[in-house]
Amino acid sequence: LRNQEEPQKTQVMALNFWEIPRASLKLGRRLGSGNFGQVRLGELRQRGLTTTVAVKTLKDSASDFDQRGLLGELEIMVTVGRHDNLISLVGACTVDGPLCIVVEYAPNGCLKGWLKAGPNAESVYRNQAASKSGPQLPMEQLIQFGIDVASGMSHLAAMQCIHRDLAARNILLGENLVAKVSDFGLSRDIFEDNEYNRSTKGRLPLRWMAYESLFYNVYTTQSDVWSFGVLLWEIMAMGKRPYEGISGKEMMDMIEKGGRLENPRGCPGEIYKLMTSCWMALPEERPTFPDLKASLQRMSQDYQ
Ligand code: ACK
Repeated sequence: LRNQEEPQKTQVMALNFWEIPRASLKLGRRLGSGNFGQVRLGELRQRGLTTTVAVKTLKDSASDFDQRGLLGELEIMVTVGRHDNLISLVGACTVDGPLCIVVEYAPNGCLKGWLKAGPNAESVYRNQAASKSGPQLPMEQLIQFGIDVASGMSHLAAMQCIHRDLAARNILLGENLVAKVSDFGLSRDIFEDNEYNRSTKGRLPLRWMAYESLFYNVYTTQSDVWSFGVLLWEIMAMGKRPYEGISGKEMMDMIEKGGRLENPRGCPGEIYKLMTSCWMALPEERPTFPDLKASLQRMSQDYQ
């Protein structure tokens, strides 16, 4: 995909490798809607084995723009490669019908939903039963979500990709509640340009956006770090909406004046300090994803 001399040929070769015969894919119920289309449950039969997968397709009303978006999403997944903390590509149906992207199925749904279901979730009780002191919040599990996302984002950053929509709604939970970064629909390959400057405005995830993205339309890995801070806040606030009760405009005014999200109830001071470090106005003063992963791993030892 990155071959400068023959981009077209390389692209076709890469996509051929991933081709899945349509006949081996059976589509099931709708799981939800993505950026450019819908996500459906699927059953994939390959070499006598059947696996449950998630399938991204376009909506019937999809435009050419949406088509290019979904194809872009596929190209990014091929480029980024596999990582335990990223939703991985299984393959795609690109010929003889509408484009289908087949990805790994995350059986525990999205992180935001899990957090909002809160301590009623069966897995939380399991976690609490396993812990000696029985904390109010399954703190070790919450920090583990942060470590997982920081791991996935370290890989994405190393592959020179910017996500641009990092938020709890875009994190899916696999087996054993392993958190996986999903929805690369808005991400961009920054191989040639490491400071993506957006000139056209679509619907923007304002509450997750970095200072320089809000005011200068600049997106970098360090602006993903800001979003990671907001995601960490969502985790510690058990799925609450950031800046609840104020409008997007008011939130932007507050950020411009140096105001930031408050410490969610019950969140340890050192974790709040870590999220606030992601919200430094100057991108270079924020930690990197590997820094964040290491800090969270260190903190998690206090809750084991
Ligand atoms: O919280 P959910 O059930 O998990 O609702 C959203 C919805 O589709 C819109 O994105 C679900 N979803 C998306 N991709 C996957 C996947 N790979 N595995 C399981 N669920 C998925 C997501």
